Amino acid sequence: MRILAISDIHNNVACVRKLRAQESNKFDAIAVPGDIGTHRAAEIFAVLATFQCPIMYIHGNWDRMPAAADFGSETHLVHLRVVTVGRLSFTGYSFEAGREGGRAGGRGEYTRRCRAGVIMAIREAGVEPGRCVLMAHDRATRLDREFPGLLLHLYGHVHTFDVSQRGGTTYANVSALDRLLPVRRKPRGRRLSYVNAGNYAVIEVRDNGAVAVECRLLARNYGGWIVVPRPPAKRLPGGELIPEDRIFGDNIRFPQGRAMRSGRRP
Ligand SMILES: [Mn+2]
Repeated sequence: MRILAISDIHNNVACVRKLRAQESNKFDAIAVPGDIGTHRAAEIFAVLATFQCPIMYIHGNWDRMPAAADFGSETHLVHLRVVTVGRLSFTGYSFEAGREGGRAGGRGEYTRRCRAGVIMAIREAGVEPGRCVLMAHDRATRLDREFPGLLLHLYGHVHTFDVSQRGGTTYANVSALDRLLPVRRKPRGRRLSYVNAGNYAVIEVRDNGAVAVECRLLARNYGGWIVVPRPPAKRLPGGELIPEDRIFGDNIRFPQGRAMRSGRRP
């Protein structure tokens, strides 16, 4: 089975349209472990629906959509429930709504309850952990204790692609699709423009349980532009998408600091 895994979209519909334009309909499932973005979720899921395969998602810290929100019959919130597609079953838990700035000590308790709920859902669905994909917005730790033999854990939140193995489980941070690269015109343009230059993952699961995770980048090989180094933790001025990216829409002037959210709210 082939899974398209995307995380951390942050209301950026243009980056989803760009992904749509560079991939064909060759996926069996789409997995989105959070940060779709409350305001543009319906548009984003409508673009993803054109891949014509089931979409499984959970909420991240950017998502305040009601749990009952209807994004089409093939789009499934898998918070504390199991949805099976072919040989694989998808489950997981959403980021705790309103957690940021919330109660001290509340997070551990929320996660513990969610994990118990997921264990129950897996048991009730009667699916093997070796065929399960567990989605959470931030990385779940020590899954080998509660979910021995789990096939795959998909997460995002920390905007860095990463794949690792622990206790027979593959852990994949598939973020972030929303990544704006500041560029300027060669040879000495001064005004900043932006390229949607995020990443996503294509995951192949073989019948024998072998998992291969491939990181793919949104196209950024445009001539005539120079990438501007991003000083760490500094906000960039607003700007437009470069003309090559404007065909994907959303060519607004990004508000001050839009491109550099400092890491405070990944
Ligand atoms: Mn995020």
